[in-house]
Amino acid sequence: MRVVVFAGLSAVALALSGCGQQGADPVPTATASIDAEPQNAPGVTISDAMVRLPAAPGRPGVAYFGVTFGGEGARSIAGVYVEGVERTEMHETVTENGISKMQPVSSVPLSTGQPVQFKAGGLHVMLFGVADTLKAGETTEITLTLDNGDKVSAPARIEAVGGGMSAPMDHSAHDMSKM
Ligand SMILES: [Cu+2]
Repeated sequence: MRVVVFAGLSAVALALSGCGQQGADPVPTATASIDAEPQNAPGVTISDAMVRLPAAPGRPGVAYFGVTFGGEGARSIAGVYVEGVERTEMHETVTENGISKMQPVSSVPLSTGQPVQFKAGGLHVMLFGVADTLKAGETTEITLTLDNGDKVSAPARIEAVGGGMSAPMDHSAHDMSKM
């Protein structure tokens, strides 16, 4: 029952954030959009947000970041939007008997005192349809939508493949035909 409810909320939140964001100015600067429209969910902080560009055109990119929650009760992340990216999916890499595979995650729980880390080999956000306007060394904006509709945004630095440690390995197992 809970799973069904969460999945429904997640789909709605993704659809809403997709429509709203795409209707916005196509090239806002990260700081301008944050300052102009405060929309931050209370108590939610994004740290060290990073977008890694696809290894080759048409392949997915990936986003990593940390999230801390200091609000009341419990919330969950229902969707992720990245400026300049058509579609995202939250994934989790699970290793069983030495074999890693990725599975979609419809919501990620947040609770006080339990930071969540999106990182290589664990939770991560797949980025589909990465615009070539995103350049390594520059910055884009990442926005999380919570299950109650609150949003929180932060700047994310853009890196090329090879800018970090294990991301190419993390995504070598990604079979697009199974998405
Ligand atoms: Cu993935």
